[in-house]
Amino acid sequence: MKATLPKQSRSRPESSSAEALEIVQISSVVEQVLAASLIIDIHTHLFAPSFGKLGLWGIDELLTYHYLEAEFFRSSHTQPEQYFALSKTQQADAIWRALFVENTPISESTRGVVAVLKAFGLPTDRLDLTEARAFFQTQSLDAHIQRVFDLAGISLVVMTNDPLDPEEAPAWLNGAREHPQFRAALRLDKILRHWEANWQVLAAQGYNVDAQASGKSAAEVQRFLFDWYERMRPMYMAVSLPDLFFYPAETLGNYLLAEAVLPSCRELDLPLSLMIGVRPQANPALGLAGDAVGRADLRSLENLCRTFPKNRFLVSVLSRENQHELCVYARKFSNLMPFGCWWFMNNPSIVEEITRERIEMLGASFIPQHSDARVLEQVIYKWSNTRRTLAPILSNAYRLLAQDGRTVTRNDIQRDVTRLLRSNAESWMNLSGR
Ligand code: RAT
Ligand code: ZN
Repeated sequence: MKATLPKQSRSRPESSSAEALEIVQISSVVEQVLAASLIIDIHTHLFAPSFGKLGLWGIDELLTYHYLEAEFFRSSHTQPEQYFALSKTQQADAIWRALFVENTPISESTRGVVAVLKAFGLPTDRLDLTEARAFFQTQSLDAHIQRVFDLAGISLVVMTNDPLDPEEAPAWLNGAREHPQFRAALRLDKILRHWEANWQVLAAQGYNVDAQASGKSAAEVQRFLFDWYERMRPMYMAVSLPDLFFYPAETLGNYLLAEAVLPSCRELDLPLSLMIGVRPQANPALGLAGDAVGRADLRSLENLCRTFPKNRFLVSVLSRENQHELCVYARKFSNLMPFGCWWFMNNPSIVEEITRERIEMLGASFIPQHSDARVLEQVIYKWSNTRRTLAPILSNAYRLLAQDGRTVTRNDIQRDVTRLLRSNAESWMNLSGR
């Protein structure tokens, strides 16, 4: 695939879009349509430029991505405490040396860095990072963002915005704003998972809450969410949940979920994103890279979707073993939208398996991928990889359909790809109305 992707619908079909395609034409039409479609990236950890240093970009950030840190400790004798005491530049140098010079970068995350360097015409096989650093240092951020979005073929990313983050909250209060290409998502982990460590922050801001979330607490959490809705104009509310999450169970988090979060989502007409299956801090020495995965009991989803039919749930699950059940529940509940192949699932072999399964069980009624990018330029390789993986899967689906007796046209392919990469997200997030 070409590194530079054309604007949406720029490519001109050689034949009429309504004409039946020959079976041999299908895969090239699928590739063209995928390359020409601008994607909505519904979950990232990127920030609009007005958030300043919170927005990560450049070679040192790319190399110190926690996916690469986890791999670094497998190929270096450096201990985590030694590594985390280094400066960012020294960390990036150490990772480059261990994973790109002393070893071949064949893993998904290391190949990603190679693909980003290549996209900017930078050498990919140097012994050090001098040229790459010089390139990124001379970029001006606004123009660079535009170039990255063009290279990735995306039109909009959704950020992850934590109103209780001590660095992020002041940025919002001092006038940082969403941006036409960087929309907000209101993240609730500190409220739903770590209330004991955070209720006092709400109390100090004048919300009448207590440690047990009793009395007016649920109503006051709603007032807090409405206030942050006004500031952030989020596309959805979101929480990442451990593998042991279960609903219903007598927990404070479930109480706030049912009595504060879900009513707020209904009132504001926002979906709730649930990312389920993290085993937090299996190895705390690795920091962000220390979380693992566990199979969750997805009867929670059944219970939530049935009990709250007026809520919409965007759901991604971290365990490979949970993927099939997620599809089954999506067939039972139309207020459930599976999305993405998240973190340990975001490898071509697993993305392929999950995506085939979703197409077979759900047609085009799901959101196949999100980037989860933490560093701006990652969207280039993550979306190029997604297009590359999707192309043969979709082509195969259309070939089977043609063999079974239905004509397949470019219009059919365009309609499905638009739905998968854009319009399912647009309609779930009410994007046209915001
Ligand atoms: O994939 C990741 O980068 C994880 O560290 C998590 O941040 C996860 O994506 C999340 O949003 O909780
Ligand atoms: Zn994430």
